[in-house]
Amino acid sequence: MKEWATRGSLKEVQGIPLLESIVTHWKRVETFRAFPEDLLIATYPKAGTTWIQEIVDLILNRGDAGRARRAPTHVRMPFLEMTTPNPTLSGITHLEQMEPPRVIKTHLPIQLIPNTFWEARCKVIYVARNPKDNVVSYFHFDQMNLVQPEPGPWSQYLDKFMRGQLGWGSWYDHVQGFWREKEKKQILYLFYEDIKENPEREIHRIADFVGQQVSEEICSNIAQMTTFAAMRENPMANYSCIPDTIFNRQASEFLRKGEVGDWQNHFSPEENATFGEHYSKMMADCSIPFRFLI
Ligand code: PPS
Repeated sequence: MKEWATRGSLKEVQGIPLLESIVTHWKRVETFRAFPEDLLIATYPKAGTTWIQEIVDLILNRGDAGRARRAPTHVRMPFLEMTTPNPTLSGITHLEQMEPPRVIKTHLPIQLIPNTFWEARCKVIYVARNPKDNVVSYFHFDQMNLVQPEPGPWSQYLDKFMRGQLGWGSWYDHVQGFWREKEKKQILYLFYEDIKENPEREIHRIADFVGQQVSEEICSNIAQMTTFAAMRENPMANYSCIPDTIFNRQASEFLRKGEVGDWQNHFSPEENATFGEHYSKMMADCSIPFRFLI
């Protein structure tokens, strides 16, 4: 019989709820050393991290599909704060074995990003996704990822999201924190919906930001290799390496739908109205051009 993972619980670091395993090993995150050549990919969970990681890795490898298939996503571009009982999945363990330049994933809100990244003046790519699709994706993920706390029913889950009680805290604070700092720090702020709408345009923006020249042909190849359908079939980009004792694929796939507007299949009209009011209040002081449909 398979032994399934035990669902984690949340503890806090500076008021931000994080998986207990991350909080237990927080000192490792705090004392992590970044190098100026390192590139940080920062997102709220389920905003399109894996997609942008694949695009970045292909850009840095000039569209060489073979190179990008050298290892699974979390080995090529480790997840900074992730600590699990299985050390092969722990981000810092991988990062410490890598030479810079490293591409590093994080979901930490800006105030918890270790200072070393700012001291080293690392470039940061931030990806934001409209909150309705973001929370729908997170809900399905929390059903399938057996390390995450039990999601419970959808309506309660949505309520927790709005109150900032899910892992990595408030979506509002997260997207606004990076938005406010983007001019002062080297932050390229991207939107999931823009990449979906025009991947080539966004690939060129990312390539410029990381200082790489990509021809039209390479750009178009990268766009092809990073469609939802292509990544879903790519064992090095679809997390199929994670055992189903951790990712229960009967509950959901990691690459589940990859669409803009799937929230319409989940939000009731009442939930949509309440959410809309709350969103207007929470975003009143910081208007970020989110699109809920394209
Ligand atoms: S994680 O666990 O936080 O790192 O997850 P993350 O990668 O940020 O988000 C997963 C969602 O992104 C979708 N995705 C894509 N959408 C479109 N095109 C491509 N290539 C792509 N790759 C990943 C993925 O399907 C998840 O969204 P949903 O809406 O659940 O499908």
